[in-house]
Amino acid sequence: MGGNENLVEINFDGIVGPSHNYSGLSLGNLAATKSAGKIAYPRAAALQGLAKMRHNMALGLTQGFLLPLPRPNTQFLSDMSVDVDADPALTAMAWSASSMWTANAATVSPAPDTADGRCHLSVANLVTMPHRSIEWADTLAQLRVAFADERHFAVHGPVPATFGDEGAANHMRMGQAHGEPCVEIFVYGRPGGRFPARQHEQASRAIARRHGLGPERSLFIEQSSTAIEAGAFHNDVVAVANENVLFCHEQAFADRDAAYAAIRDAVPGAEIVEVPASAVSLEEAISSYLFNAQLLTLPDGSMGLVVPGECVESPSVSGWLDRMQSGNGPIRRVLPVDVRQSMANGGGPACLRLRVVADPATVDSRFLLDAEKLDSIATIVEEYWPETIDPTLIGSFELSEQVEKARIFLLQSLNLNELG
Ligand code: SUG
Repeated sequence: MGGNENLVEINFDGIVGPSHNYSGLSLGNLAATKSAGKIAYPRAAALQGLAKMRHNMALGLTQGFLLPLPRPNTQFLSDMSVDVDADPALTAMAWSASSMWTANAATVSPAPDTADGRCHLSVANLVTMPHRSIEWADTLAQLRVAFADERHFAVHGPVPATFGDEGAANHMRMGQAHGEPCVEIFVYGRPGGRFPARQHEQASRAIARRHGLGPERSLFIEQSSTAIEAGAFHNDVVAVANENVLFCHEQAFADRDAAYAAIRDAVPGAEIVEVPASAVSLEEAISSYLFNAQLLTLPDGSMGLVVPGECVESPSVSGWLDRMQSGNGPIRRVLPVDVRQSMANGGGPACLRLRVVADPATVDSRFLLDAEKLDSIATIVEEYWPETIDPTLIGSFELSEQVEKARIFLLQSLNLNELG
């Protein structure tokens, strides 16, 4: 498949959809449960997401996006025969804008890691949460357009619904450089605790096999049940990796020592930046979303950590970050961004993006962002996205019309009508 010299990490952020709302649909996601019933601000939410993209582009990084899915999901409403007497939670499921968290869209194995030298993507079945289980078909349709070039990409359907799969949120990739062969780390949970373990080990193993990752390119690590019980419903709430660096909480993995030893063994030169519980408790890590950060290699080769603004407000977290920056570690810069509307549903900077290492020239250019396109998306959001959504109005005809129209205008402006 030729050389790897044009391969770069592209972050595909989800554009926050016009139906963004707080319905408390995700058991085990403490932020979302706490926000249930609050008024949501879809326009502000989408603009915050766009500002994050602008921020990362200004760092000199390649940025892409994925579109909101069609909502309300009329197929689901009709399959479930939802009418005025039905449980309002069913209506809320059909309205959820949860596809904004594109870290859950798919698992991505870049070309240098795979047997056939193509980048493999498996859409996530998201079966554990009903409102998320209805995402994958539309997400798959979109991935098949964005990554249609079969010389470079293989886009797979979901693994069987028997085994829950939540995509890249439970997957990390470590190695020397994005364009080199790396080791892919699959983190799964063991069911039986207070909250659901969303990633099943068998789903992770199936993905590694179908993507053609040999044993030397894949590691399987169990997430700590303590972390899941504390609200880390995905591994990316307690750990993030980039190239040779793993940034994680002391209590992220079931067997910390074995996990670190396996990573050090598989990844030459691995550096593990661990935050001890004595400095930042698991609870504080989860409420600030310190680890739901984007750990990025900047154009000068150094690493920066894009964290939610909430980290600055937590004395223990900001104290730790200050000490980290004044020390000699591999993460040189801390870059706060405001994604509060998404955070209130349990989605930080890392949830909002899907990382794909590829040559941008091989991706459908309609999904790649430049300053001009970003401005035109922002104009459409400002004009058509509802300013507020009161959860008691979900299901209303007027709101449904507004939400559907807003998405259609966006598709038209991006010349992506085929996804209508
Ligand atoms: O699946 N929240 C999402 C948040 C996903 C965050 N993603 C990552 N950690 N990668 C979830 O729990 C809340 C929707 C609501 O309750 O209305 C929600 O779906």
